[in-house]
Amino acid sequence: MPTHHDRICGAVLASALGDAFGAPYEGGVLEQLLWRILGRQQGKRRWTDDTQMSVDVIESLLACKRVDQDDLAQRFAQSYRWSRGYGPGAAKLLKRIRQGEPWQVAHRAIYANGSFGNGGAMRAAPLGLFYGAAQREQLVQAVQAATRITHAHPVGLDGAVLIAVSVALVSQGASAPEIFKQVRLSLETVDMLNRLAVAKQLLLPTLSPAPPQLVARELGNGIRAKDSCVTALYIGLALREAPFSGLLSYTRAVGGDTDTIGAMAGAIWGAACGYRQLPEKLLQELEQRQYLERLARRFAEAVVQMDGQGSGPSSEGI
Ligand code: AR6
Ligand code: MG
Repeated sequence: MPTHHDRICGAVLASALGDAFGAPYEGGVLEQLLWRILGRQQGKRRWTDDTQMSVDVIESLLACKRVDQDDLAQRFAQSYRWSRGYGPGAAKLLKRIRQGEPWQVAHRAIYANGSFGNGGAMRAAPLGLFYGAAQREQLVQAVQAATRITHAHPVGLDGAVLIAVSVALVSQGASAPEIFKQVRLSLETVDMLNRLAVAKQLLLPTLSPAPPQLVARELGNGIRAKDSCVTALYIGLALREAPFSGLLSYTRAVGGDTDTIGAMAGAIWGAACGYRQLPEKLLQELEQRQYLERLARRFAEAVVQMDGQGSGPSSEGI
């Protein structure tokens, strides 16, 4: 059984690998051509906005010991680089924050009802690891606060809650039926609940992966949260006993938003299997591997220490 420390490092690194190895297959011909040019950094596989924003979340949690929305908003805005492939709405929003607009204004400036893209969910795994599943309501509140900065739409929020709660439960060794139950209790939108019910039907009878084309059709593979978060949960759970390379090839076969589905499914797989099960050959190809590993270890130490002291995240604010 992997230790809690190993599971946390596994979730962070497997998410980055899912992102970097999924990115070349995302989108249409033009996007794939562009990524052929941008997708290498000193010979390594470049990761995208999914990993950059997850790094921002981890750095912020380490600095503030809780979700601090202003700190997060500044980090997201300062880290923004167009070449990491941010969603179109997210790119505009982050530039506005960088120019000094308060996030409370910017997050409804592009879409009045907020974004329902999967950009909140793709960075939610560290929140699940940090807050854990024990106090589900506190976790859900923290995830909603961290997500609202860029994805204020109820479905955007639900996508992030779904990923964070799943990762928290998987890192504690929960069973698939228990995960479906707890996730269902955490969601607020019909869109996401309906998708979850379909995934449960597909997974629980056999606990083995259905044909990827069927999963794409039934659960979706697009950039909207409702078309990708449940898909990632399904892939992470269905393939958590398979080698990591199997998860990558299955995600490619599901297609669509392969980097973000790969990042979210990767986080679930990593939280289940741990860092030690990740293939060294793939890690060697990852951009800024040393930096990510150091960050993951620091993060894991902080979480394990917090749990050991029974202190939990700071009770001031979120
Ligand atoms: N109304 C209409 N369309 C919307 C709305 C809305 N309220 N919200 C989102 N969209 P965005 P992300 C559509 O830009 O979620 C990258 O590849 C709209 O077409 O907030 O941060 C990432 O890696 C918008 O452009 O981006 C992710 O995989 C799109 O949904 C992916 O993009 C995405 O929302 C999404 O990132
Ligand atoms: Mg991306």
